[in-house]
Amino acid sequence: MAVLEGLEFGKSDFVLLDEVNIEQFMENLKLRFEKARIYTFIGEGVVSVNPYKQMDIYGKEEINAYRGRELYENPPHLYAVADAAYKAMKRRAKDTCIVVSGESGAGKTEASKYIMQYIAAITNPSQRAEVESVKNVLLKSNCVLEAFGNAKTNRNDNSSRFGKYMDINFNFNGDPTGGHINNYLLEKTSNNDRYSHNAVLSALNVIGFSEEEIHSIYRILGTILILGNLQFETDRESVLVVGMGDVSHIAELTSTEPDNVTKSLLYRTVATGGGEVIEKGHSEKEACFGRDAFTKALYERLFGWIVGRINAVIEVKDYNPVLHGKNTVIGVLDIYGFEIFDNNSFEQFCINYCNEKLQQLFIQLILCQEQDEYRREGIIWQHIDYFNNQIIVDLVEQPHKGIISVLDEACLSVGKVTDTVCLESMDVKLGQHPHYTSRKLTPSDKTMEFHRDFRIRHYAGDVTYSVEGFLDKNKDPLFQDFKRLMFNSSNPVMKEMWPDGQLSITEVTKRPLTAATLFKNSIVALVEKLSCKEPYYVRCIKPNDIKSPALFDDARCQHQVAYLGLLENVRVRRAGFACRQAYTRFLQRYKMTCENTWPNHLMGTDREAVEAIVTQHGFQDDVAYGHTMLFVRTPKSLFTLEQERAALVPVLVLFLQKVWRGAL
Ligand code: AD9
Ligand code: MG
Repeated sequence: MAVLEGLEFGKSDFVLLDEVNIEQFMENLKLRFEKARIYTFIGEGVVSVNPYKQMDIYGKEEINAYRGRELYENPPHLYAVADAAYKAMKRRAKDTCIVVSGESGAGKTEASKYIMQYIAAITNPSQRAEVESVKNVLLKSNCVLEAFGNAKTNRNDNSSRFGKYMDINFNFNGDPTGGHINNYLLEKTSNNDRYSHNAVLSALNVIGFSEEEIHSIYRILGTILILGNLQFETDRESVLVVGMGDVSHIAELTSTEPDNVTKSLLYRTVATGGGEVIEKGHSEKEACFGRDAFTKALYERLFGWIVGRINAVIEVKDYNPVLHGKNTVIGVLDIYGFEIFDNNSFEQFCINYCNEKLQQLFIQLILCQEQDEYRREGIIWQHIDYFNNQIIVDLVEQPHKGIISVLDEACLSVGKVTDTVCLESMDVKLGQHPHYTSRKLTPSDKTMEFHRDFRIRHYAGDVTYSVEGFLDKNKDPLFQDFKRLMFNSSNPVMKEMWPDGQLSITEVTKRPLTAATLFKNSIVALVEKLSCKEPYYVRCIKPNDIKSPALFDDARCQHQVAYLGLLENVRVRRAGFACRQAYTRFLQRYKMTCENTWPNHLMGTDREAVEAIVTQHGFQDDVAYGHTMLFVRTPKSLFTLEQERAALVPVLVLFLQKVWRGAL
């Protein structure tokens, strides 16, 4: 496999396009997809198009071909990126991360799995048992998270709505010692049908879940199913549960009292102004609302608890930096890419905000770090025009003024604030912002249909959001009664998931954080984690909506290329230098390709020797000389050098063998 591709497969790196425009980009992407070349580099990152068929490119042979090699030595592959991230971590003791993004079904999770499998395959060559067991748990945890995070509900068959970030810790040998998972769950999911029951069960066992815990998990899933079908009816002013059999079933599964289940479904406890505690009956609508919130919360707590249990198992234990050396990390982020639907709601708002933050990080890390490095190395930096999206990040998250803060204010205010009232206050506060508009502010804009729409001009394009449902989705809608119900469960596993259920109604005065604020906090923490790491990117594209291995839907793909910001990525990469190597490393590797440097150069400095090699190969116009390293603009130049080296190596080996045998 380690043969390089011919030109009939298109350009293996988008950086090599003759011109960076959407037409050339799409032409290359399509050509490669049609030739079953699903990966294409953008510098050190890779674009992947879901092949929707099994590819024979993930075997042992490929793993060996990519292991320890430089990016430009092999055709584009996830393994090349995984190896680059691993090498940087091992050689330079740098924490790295791999950001995998794309829309639903684009292949993010598959890509993350191949990356993890690659890392598992190239580490622990001596097969030490304790490392093997860590690897096993890390791989199995993926299966469990997928099973519980990617699913359908019987009400809503949306696919999984979560992002997952996994840190893998390594010891000084470069072997995995543990990890940590963070999840970013956005919507309720349950009633899984994607994974076989047995596979999940065996994964849960391997990770170390006890029988009791596994039983509890299935009991909660059962409860969620029943709640999904539970109905209410109104009989002469009073609200009743239809079919009391369901109530006793729920009580049995959750180890609670049937009376208490009925009570929490139909009443809520409220504290009056005078400190009196009363029970207030729900209307039918409120009861449905409460039931849905309970279902969602059951699922979220279960998922959070599972993640917590896995983390406890994979946490690095007994780590001593003096004894064990530096502990380094590779983070793998599997997260939704930018989303734009016909109808965009609170979830799209959160996902797109998250992508603005990741884009901001990309700008900071790639551009700022590049610029800093060029400055340090004394290279002249040609300024490139790029759009800094900090202004949009601020629009969403700025304290007191941003959209999230306006939403929170509306949720916390006393009295009935509707979505439309909230929109009005956004209009007042943000009407002047260049990236915000609403139908009311621009009545002539017929593309926004209703007075409940607002639009954000995102870095990747305009998205119109319908504000309907924003407030409900932003509030913590769960009545304390449900929390108390679950805290009083005689099942210790379930009780553990609901510690806040022990608070009495008079103690619950402080408002819980809103969904948007919780999400914002988790994304800020994520960005913080990523920002101290060297990033590598995998951008996934879904070629069509019918899961066909043969169809490249031009319009759908172009849309994704735009929303993933890929042209911008290529521009940034091209404006800079694609490759760089310290003079000593460069010399070590390529000195054999130049007669003035082989076997040793007699020039004053390594830099002069490198200059001799570059000039002999005629790519002096493609490089810049820094204080300590050589910068190469296009990978093509190194690629030529690499080919020459590969041809020389066998000759050289023969020569050296003869020398050793004394034949020369
Ligand atoms: V979701 O957001 O979590 O709804 P993902 O994660 O982006 O989505 P996933 O990785 O699950 O998508 O891929 C969807 C399906 O595409 C998989 O179940 C495979 O059937 C198919 N797929 C994706 N990548 C590959 C691949 N490299 N080789 C073969 C693939 N099939
Ligand atoms: Mg996925």
